[in-house]
Amino acid sequence: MEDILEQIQKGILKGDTKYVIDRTELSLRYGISIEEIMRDALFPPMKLMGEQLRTQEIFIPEVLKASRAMHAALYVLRPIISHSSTSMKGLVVIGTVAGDLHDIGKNMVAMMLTGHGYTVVDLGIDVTKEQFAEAVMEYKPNILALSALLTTTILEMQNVIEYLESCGLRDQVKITVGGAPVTMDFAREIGADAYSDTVFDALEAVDDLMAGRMGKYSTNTIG
Ligand code: B12
Repeated sequence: MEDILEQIQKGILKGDTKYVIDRTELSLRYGISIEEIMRDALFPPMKLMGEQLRTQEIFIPEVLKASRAMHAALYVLRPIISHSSTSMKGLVVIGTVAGDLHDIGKNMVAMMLTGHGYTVVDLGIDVTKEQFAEAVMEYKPNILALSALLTTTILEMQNVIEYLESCGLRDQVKITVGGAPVTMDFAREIGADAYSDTVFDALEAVDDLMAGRMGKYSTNTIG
């Protein structure tokens, strides 16, 4: 019999939302962990679609359809992740930077943080530096998390950090960045406090920032 996680992958690739919901619910009933579902069912089709998009085997409408199916799977997981939350560990403001409409990874990070005790204010996609600054003033978060998926928009992360500096807000918040084209070197260069490249590491990175620890995701490691 075909592996249920493979079935979810195929459902996402076809953009079959109903099927993806059904299979995701079933995998939870089978006792498959959320981590496994994300890693082995949700990430692979997105990776494959990235390659196919590059080689023009598929086009934007198909990717959009698949993204909707992927989000449907996330909605199935969301209540379960949220129920595992026990205490309020801190406040995180998260958003995808201006010019960038990709939000699947950001949404996963937001869900993971919510599920592990953080209050998350999600500003959505295409968020300007001014909107980030307003959110820092309004919510006074412990952590600001920036996401970007395009090599062009990662530069906007730097603009956000510089703008916060110019508003005198930079010292009031720790900043973590992520998204496929972001690297540790880049995070360091733009003055972010932490970088991590998966949803699971993002949680550890935020925990470290909250505790003032210089963990492996900190940009400020000595040596
Ligand atoms: C889905 C998708 C789309 C969808 C987005 C739908 C949505 N709601 O998000 C749509 C169709 C809208 C789209 C549009 C475009 N896309 Co697109 N897209 C993708 C695709 C296939 C998957 C992205 C994804 O969701 N991955 C799955 C998630 C889980 O991974 P992730 O986002 O990287 O997130 C993980 C980590 O990075 C990290 N993370 C993410 N954010 C954060 C934040 C923090 C704080 C932390 C700590 C961690 C973290 O944790 C996540 C989970 O592990 C990628 C290919 C790829 N392999 O990445 C191309 C890709 C990103 N897109 C690309 C392009 C070019 C475009 C378009 C310009 C296409 C066009 N010609 O119009 C437009 C741009 C629109 C815009 N202005 O943003 C290129 C980017 C190339 C580049 N180097 O810049 C890619 C790489 C495809 C390719 N191979 O060419 N896209």
